[in-house]
Amino acid sequence: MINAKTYAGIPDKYTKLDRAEVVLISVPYDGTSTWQKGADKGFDAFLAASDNMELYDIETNSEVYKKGIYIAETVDENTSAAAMVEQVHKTVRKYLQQNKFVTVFGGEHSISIGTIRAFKDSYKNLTVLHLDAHADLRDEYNGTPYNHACAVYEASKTTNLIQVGIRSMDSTEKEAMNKDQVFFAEQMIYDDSWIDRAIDMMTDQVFITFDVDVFDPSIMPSTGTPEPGGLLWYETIEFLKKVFMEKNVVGFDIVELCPNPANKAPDFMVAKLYYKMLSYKFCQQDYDDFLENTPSIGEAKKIDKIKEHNEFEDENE
Ligand SMILES: [Mn+2]
Repeated sequence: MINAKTYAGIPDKYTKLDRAEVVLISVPYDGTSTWQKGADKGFDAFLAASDNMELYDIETNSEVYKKGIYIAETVDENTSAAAMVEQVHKTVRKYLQQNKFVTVFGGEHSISIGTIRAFKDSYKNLTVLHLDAHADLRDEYNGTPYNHACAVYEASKTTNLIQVGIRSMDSTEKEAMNKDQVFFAEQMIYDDSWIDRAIDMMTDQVFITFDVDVFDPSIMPSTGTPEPGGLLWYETIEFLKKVFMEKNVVGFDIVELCPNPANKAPDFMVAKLYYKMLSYKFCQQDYDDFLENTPSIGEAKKIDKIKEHNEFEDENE
């Protein structure tokens, strides 16, 4: 199935595969979710919300859509979770081989198993940065290793897995968990040094798997299994920005948006999150200086460093 829509209503010439640097693959799979259904509706809600978004990003002073965003054929395999994972694996690999920046939109979190496999094929020393309320480290659940509750079990064996925002898990998951590389929400709230500690643990090549339930349900109620005590907008994008600036983010996925037609704000937030991540990815390489008074990212980093330095000195007084 070829998707006829465009992301954010961008002009036609930016939507063609041959010139687009970014590929967006939709996997509207919702076969293994265990509570609220509806993650299969996430992509359409995300696209509809993106249509109303302004395309200039103030922070990076960039219009990243000009890199081109191609919406690939939808992965609609749903005969089984295993078949879906294999189809995702193949589709992601196809676009990685064309040197595209590949992004994938769920669907529920089981889709990430195939995506991470494809990135692991291409990048030997891969870090998977997993933002989620849930540990997702079960080796199998309801009789399959391809359940959403198992989303990063394979990654825990094959990649450098770093987990952020976790606040719900089963005791059996402790075995597969590398606690040194997990940042629990309960700890993050009291100490923001987690941002730099997490980045220090990453290899240079980072794939981000972003479950929207890592956000607090106050701003992200539209997800299958909302958990109290999650991240807010600015701390999340501040962290992501640092990751994009300091590491080579090779791709990402966003999963578990389960839209509620009566509240479109969460859909819009996810559309904006996607655009922010692309803006961070590409602003390093090329952005114009339309607003000459806006400090560049490089300068902003310097200012941050100076601020940090001053804070440090204050502590010593
Ligand atoms: Mn989750």
